[in-house]
Amino acid sequence: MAKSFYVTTPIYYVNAAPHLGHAYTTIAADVMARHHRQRGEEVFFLTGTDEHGEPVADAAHAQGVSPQELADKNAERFKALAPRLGASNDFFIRTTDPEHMAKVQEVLMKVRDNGYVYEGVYEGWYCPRCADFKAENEIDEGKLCPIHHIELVREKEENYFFALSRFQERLGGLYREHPDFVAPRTRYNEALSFITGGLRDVPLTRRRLTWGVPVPWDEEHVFYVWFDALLNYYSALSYARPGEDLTPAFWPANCHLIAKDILRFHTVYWPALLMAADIELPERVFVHGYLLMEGEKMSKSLGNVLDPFAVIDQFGADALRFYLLRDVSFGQDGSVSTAAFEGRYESELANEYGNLASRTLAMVARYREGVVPAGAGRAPDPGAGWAPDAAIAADFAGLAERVSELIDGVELTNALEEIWARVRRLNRYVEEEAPWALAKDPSRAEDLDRVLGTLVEGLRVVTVLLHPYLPASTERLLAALGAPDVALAGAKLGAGAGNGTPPTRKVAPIEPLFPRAQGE
Ligand code: ME8
Repeated sequence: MAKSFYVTTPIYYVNAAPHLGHAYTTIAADVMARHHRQRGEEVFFLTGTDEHGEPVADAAHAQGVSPQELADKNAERFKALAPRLGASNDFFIRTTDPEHMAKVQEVLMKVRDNGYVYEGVYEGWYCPRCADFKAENEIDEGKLCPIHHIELVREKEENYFFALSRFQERLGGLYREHPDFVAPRTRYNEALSFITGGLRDVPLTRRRLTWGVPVPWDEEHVFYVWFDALLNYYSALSYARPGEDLTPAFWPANCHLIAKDILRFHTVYWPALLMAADIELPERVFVHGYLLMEGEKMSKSLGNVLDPFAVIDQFGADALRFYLLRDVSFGQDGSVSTAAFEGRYESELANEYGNLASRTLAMVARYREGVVPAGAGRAPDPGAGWAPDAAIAADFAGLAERVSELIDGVELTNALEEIWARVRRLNRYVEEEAPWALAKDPSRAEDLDRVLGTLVEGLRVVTVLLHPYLPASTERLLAALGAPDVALAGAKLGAGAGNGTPPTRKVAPIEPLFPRAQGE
């Protein structure tokens, strides 16, 4: 049976419209999903919306609509964003799905049966936007939320509690035994120090709220939104494919992608909850950084948002995907700006990659009537069949393996850099070999064959490797190259030639992959 790979994004709040920060995580998860599909693995990629709780109820109230109406409206916008980003998610979960709600009840009932739920009174400072109680050391001066800069509310409520404190030791053990459970390392340390600092029990239910999953053993309560939300990663598998339970095939998840704003929920509450319900733990939580605009975290609440739809309209989804993963080192915070975006688009996508593609195809058309030539090559064993130029072969050696290794470590920017170094290498190769000069000298026809053959192969290999990042443009280019297969096994020089036989395919010209924006 093929290996399986299950990757998730957070489920996004429907209290407002999607913004670039949401697009970012979805794009990153998509790159991983597509890469693993290229390896021939069975992949499940989940994203969706978080629809219950105070943030949504309050926003709906402010707009004079019901929470369900607001959720329906905004869930549609998130759902529509995914395909526009080129995201290949296998399912889109909404926490108002009845199947999800039933699963939440079932799992939390189990947690109660296992003895981890008790009744008590909770008193503390609460941020209705975070839907979270703040510890004393997390409160900004003036009793403000450190994230939303709004006044915290003193809440006192009879709740059912989740006995988080009883998992202190098991969580410590998990972190010791699985140093990869949280990455990057700084985030691992942050989560671990939260655990070793001492865990308090947390409210599992809310009494005053009605917009949530009803607590089956006490109809006056709904589950606290975070427990409902976290369980989406587990519940989705049970009903994503009608008539089939995908849980045995895909659980535990391989990677939950999140940003650091929701670290504690995913690295402390979530594993404890799964332990309490006797469910296997996910392999890893990867925490990426924030996209920053003018140094402030971009968010709906703060209002300083960049509209991904506008970027896509003008430049296409591939350009947005490339920019975000190229310009901001994945895992770290990074500033984004339209100027930086346009710079990368122009210098790298249009000039380096787009031109390499156009030039290569144009030269094959001009000098060889569109047929990829069977170059003699500089094979170690001349006469053994077609081989790429040895210099390029050396520079491409081990590339696909290296890219896979980096993506396994969720080093998405570094993996892209490895590939891009070869895009640049091929551009240098063109300059060094000057095919236009070779074309003028009939005695060098074999050399020209070798150079063009190597170029087409090199271009095909980088394009297969770029496929997860630039799905639409790479498909177009591979079709033009007459080699549409995106399997990773083919990301080797010469693989396009098929067992050493010459790559005598016909190639077709294409429109520029990354045209200059209109109006310039
Ligand atoms: O927290 N930079 O939903 P949310 C990078 N519903 N990523 C960003 C970002 C930014 N400026 N802004 C948002 C919630 N994100 C909960 C999650 S999961 C069980 C429940 C991304 O709509 C990033 O992935 O506030 C972050 O973790 C997520 O959106 C928060 O989305």
